[in-house]
Amino acid sequence: MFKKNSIALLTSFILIITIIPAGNSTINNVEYRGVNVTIPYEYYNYSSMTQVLNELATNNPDIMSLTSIGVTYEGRDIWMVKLSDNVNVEEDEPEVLLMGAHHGDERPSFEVPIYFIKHVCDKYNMENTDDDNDGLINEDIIDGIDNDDDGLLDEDPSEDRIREVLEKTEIYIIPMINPDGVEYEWRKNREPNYGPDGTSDVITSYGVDLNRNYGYAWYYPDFFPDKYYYEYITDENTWVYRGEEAFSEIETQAVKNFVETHNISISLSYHDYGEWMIFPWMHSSSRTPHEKLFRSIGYNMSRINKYELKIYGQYGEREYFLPQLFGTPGSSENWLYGEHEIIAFTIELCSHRPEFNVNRLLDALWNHIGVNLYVCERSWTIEDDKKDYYDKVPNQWISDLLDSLVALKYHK
Ligand SMILES: [Ca+2]
Ligand SMILES: [Ca+2]
Ligand SMILES: [Ca+2]
Ligand SMILES: [Ca+2]
Ligand SMILES: [Zn+2]
Repeated sequence: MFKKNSIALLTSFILIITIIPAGNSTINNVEYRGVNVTIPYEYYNYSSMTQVLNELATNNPDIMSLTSIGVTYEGRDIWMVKLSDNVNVEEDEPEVLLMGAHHGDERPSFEVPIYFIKHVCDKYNMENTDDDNDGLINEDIIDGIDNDDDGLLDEDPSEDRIREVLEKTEIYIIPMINPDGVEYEWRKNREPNYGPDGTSDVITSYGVDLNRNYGYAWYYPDFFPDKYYYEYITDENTWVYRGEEAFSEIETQAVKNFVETHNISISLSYHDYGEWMIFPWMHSSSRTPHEKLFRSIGYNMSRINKYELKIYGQYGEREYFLPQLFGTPGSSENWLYGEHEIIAFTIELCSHRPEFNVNRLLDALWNHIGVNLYVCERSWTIEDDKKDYYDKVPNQWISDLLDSLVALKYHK
């Protein structure tokens, strides 16, 4: 098992190994939490992910299904994994949605969901196991706390916990929303643009930032251009180009169609990097009526992954009487919450894009098994929580007024 000092040693060892230029054939194996890891670490790509998801679905037909919810411009499937007992039945259970790789150059964001799927499939059919050989079984689950006070953290995850979560929850996972971007190793998708208004005869650039393409408060930048870097998000050549219309892209349409035909209660969207988490609103300093619930769930996730919960949003305080306008309209969590009242977070994993410090990555993979299981467990009572935690927002009428002004002008 991992000892604290060996982590430090291993970290420096891995740093040295991973900066050896590509082409060097030095391959080493390290063991991490019972899994053999090859150094330099190899991230999944679209085809290796497709292969492993197919294998897992074939080998675990009772608890895992694999479907395509859309085909991208370059012809790749947007895979949707469902994990639950009686997986082929739509049971009346709380539903959770986990997403990765809105941005193609953020590799840990698909690695985390894939690793979680593998862990769940591994553990589901396993007897309760003393993973760390200390004579105790499941004494230290992945919850960010050293439950048995032995100096090792979360070293003996519970197989029963996996079974209980699958029994009571329908878990939906889109590990790679933007496979074209992943293959091209860049942020946006790969659909051609034909000039800013789409009328040029020739291709002028490629791709839309999918996390600016969701249709909530989408026209705020048109109404308040200075507040939202209007010139950048409407310039097809930038990394944050929002697209011609809300939901103009195949990938965001696929998520939209899926969400609209399900009853999702909590959602996590993984990105990379920064080691922090945010929640709505994303276009305004105004609070949502569920601020307390967001904070409660956010702090509990923070205990597990040790990431900072940005309670004041991305840029500043929430406590203004006049809502301050700034941020990123068109992000997934804003739409998920704004349109469907889904308790939705963005989690920025790791410390580099993409992460090259293997230990940092492996810790993120492990800790977010705990985070994902926690939100599943939390989903069991979420509908009651939403009522109990609902707070009227005193200046809501100002936000409503802004919403209707924007809607009036853009007929949306
Ligand atoms: Ca165990
Ligand atoms: Ca044990
Ligand atoms: Ca322990
Ligand atoms: Ca623990
Ligand atoms: Zn991102």
